[in-house]
Amino acid sequence: MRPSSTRFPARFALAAALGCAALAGVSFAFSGGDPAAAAQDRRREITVVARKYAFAPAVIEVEQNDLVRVTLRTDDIAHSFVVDAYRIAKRANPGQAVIFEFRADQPGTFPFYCNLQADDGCREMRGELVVHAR
Ligand SMILES: [Cu+2]
Repeated sequence: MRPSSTRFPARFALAAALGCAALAGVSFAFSGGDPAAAAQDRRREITVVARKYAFAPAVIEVEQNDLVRVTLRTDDIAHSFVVDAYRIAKRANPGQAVIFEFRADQPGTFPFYCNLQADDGCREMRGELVVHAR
C-alpha cells in the first residue's frame, strides 16, 4: 500500500482565521534596566582559540574597566597569548586550556601575539585587544 497520489480537498475555505488573534492582551512589564546592575563591574567571558597560525577571534573588544575572563586553548601545538601593555603572558598546551582574568583598565588598542619560539609560524600569530574608553 503506497500513497501514490496525495489529494487535498479542492476547497480550503476555512484556512485563514487562525493567525494573530492570540497576541491580543499580552503586555510585558518592562522596567527599563536595573541601575544597580549597571553600576557594578561588567564581566566579560571570552574564549580565544589559538592554532597554527592565528588567533580566533583576532580582535577582542571590551569596555574600559570590564573584568575580562579569558579561556585560552589551542587546537594543535602549544601557543601563548601575550599582551605587553597588560603584562599578560599565558601559555596553553594541547588539551589544557588556561583561564585567566584581567581588568581592562587602560583604554586603547593593544597588540597581542604568541611568543613561543618552537615554531617559526608563531611569529605570525597576531591580534588586537581593543579597550573602548568609558
Ligand atoms: Cu604559537
